[in-house]
Amino acid sequence: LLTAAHAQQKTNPDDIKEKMQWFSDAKLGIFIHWGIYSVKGIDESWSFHNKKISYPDYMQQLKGFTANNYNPQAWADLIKESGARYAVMTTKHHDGVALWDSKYSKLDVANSTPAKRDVLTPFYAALRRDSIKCGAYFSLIDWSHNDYPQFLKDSNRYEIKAQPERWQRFLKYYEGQMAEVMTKFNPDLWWFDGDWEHSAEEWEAPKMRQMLTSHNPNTIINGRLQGYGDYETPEQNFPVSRPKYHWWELCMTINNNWGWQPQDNNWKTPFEIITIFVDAVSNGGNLLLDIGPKADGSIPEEEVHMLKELGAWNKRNGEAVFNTIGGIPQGHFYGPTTLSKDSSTLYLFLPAKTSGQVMVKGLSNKIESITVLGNNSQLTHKVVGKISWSPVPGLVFIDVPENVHDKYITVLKVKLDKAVKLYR
Ligand code: H79
Repeated sequence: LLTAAHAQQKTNPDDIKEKMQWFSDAKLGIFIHWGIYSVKGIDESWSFHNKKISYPDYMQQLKGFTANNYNPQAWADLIKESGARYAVMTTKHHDGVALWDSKYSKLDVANSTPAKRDVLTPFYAALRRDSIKCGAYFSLIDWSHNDYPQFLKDSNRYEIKAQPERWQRFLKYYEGQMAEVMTKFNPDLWWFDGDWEHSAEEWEAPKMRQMLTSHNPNTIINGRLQGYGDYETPEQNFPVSRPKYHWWELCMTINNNWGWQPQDNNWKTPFEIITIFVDAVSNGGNLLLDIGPKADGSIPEEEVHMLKELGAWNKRNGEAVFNTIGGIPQGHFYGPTTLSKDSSTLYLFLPAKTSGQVMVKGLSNKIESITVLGNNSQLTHKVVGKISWSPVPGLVFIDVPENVHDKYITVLKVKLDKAVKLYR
């Protein structure tokens, strides 16, 4: 989901550069979709909106949200183990069910479910103990609120123009809940969703941004605030070429759904996820990888496995990912690349378990050493086609023996004599 409107940033990158630094360095975040939709294992909010289930049947799920086996510290520890540096939790989805104890509504898990408690406070506390940045997903849409204009698909309650006072009532509620999340949890990052149902003016987007940034000048806001955010967030579809905006993050599910759905066994493999991850990082972006815990608070084993494998890969290869910058333009190397911040180390991600030789084109630097991350093998290389009187650099061929490969994606660390210099 990436429309032209989403690409229209109203913030000046120079003004927000400093606060964006941790986000730039973070590379990996874990997205969590947890709500009453995990009771029946159906689409979050959309299932009743699209009339796959009636609204009352959807809300029956409140009775099944127990959080009986919820262990927020174990969640945070697993996220830490994956290598992720931030987590984004659904505080409220389009269904309007708040995961904290809201004074503005009874429709929250503390007052209307057997969980009988605010489940966010202990989770954000655990994340902070593990030095993981705290993100709050907050749906602008609230399909349950009586003063929200759009209810079920095709059944609009009212037109804002016809009943502006009603929209004002909704805005008061929406601002109130946003302020609650802001003061209770002081999120490092806000992840809005659903902005497409109204204009920036109707959402009072500039005012909301102002409220959040005056409370916490360092808070980061995603792009789904009708242009008043700090970074762009394409959803599921991977951009083929490097996005134009300064900061971006691909959000993606591990199977096909955001929340837990028992019939969905279409799990991506660790190889696939790591390939997507390094491709995003190579293009200067982050990956926000989603998990969908069950209603009792347990995390599906396939997702636990994925996060652990990702973490183990990051232990071996994280040097090439975290705190790096996007790599060299495609065409120099047939695979993802990153650079150290001073650009004097080039990391090459082998797209497959290639053995034999891999080639780098147009590299004007001298190479000081080439090693394989995770096992420290030294690799040899040769330069071919260099003509002494020509400024065109030769082609670098690196010898990659069979036995150096990582279980998933192999990374070559190429130390250069100085900052990378490319011949275009
Ligand atoms: O929370 C997850 C999804 O429930 C939510 N975002 C992720 C993170 C999500 N919201 N919307 N979508 C996913 C896709 C929605 C697309 C559409 Fe439309 C909304 C199709 C029709 C209405 C926007 C407006 C795109 C076309 C028109």
